[in-house]
Amino acid sequence: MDLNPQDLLAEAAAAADAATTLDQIQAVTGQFLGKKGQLSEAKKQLGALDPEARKAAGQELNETRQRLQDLLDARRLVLQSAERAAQLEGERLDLTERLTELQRGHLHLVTQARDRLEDVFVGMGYHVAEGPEVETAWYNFEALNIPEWHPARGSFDTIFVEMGEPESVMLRSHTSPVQIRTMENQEPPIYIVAPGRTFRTDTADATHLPAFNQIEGLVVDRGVTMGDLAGTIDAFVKAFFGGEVKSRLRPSYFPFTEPSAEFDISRADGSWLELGGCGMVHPNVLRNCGIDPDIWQGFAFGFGIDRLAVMRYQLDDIRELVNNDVRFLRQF
Ligand code: FA5
Repeated sequence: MDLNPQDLLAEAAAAADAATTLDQIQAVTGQFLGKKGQLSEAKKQLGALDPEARKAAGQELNETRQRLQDLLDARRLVLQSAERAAQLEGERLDLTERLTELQRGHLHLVTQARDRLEDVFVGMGYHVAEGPEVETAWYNFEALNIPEWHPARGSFDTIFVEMGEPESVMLRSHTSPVQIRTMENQEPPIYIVAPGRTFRTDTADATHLPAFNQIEGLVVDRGVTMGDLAGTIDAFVKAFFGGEVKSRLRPSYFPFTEPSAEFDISRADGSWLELGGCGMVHPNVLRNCGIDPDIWQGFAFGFGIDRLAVMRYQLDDIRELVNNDVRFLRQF
């Protein structure tokens, strides 16, 4: 038998090492273990040998075949894992990669307007006060000089909460209850603003929301006049909007102020937008809070923050503020 197993194995090892792809190692395998390989040729010659020699030669052939197989398999495994690693590397996705800059969110424009309002009033020496969103009839109405029989109760379109006596607990319909809570707990002089959510049965339209925001202002001090109120509103409007926007007071009626006024601000087209109500704190209201109206006078005002945002950002419709359309909100 003209086969030298050592030479064959050395030759196969060299060929396997030279193979760098799975296709190449496949070809090398065919060359050494296939039908036309030296091993198969040697096997054909076995028949010519006598039985003893055939047995020994057959055994040697089998061992050689096994060692060849192991050697080629080992090389295939190496190449397979290298190809797999290359494929993974090629398909790797960088999940930390971002094509656009991360967008930072910002405060909602009503919150921006509220913060700005607080800043303006804090700059004028006011403190910020708070009160609950669910109120009793005493704070929302009675202490504000609106007894049960008073027709003004109807005009507030109140949302009642089913709790205790009917119509005794409600979502506050304005921020004026915070006036009462402040005067009950604090000696004059008082200079506060109270921003917060308010609720009415109003149907949403271009200028109304059922849940909206007001900011209340209250000053109680000696010798306070309607002129101080007008000056304060004017100063605030200028600070908030800049010089171009004007304010005006129109006589009006609120049970908790006397005299009362509504105040408007001028639009770019020359028309006026009603922003809120104001007036001198009614003596009954001061008395309800244990404050002597012969010594102390006060003025109060309350206006809609959402309407202010509509004006400041020149929106067409107040409902835009609550539609939560990110494309809209992102602009501000
Ligand atoms: C009041 O609520 C009084 N408490 C204001 C006040 C305070 C008067 C202190 C005197 C002294 P009025 O109901 O007019 O008043 O509401 C005040 C403002 O809240 C309105 O001018 C408007 O800007 C805003 N507002 C009222 N209802 C709505 C609504 N449904 N949606 C959005 N804004 C509203």
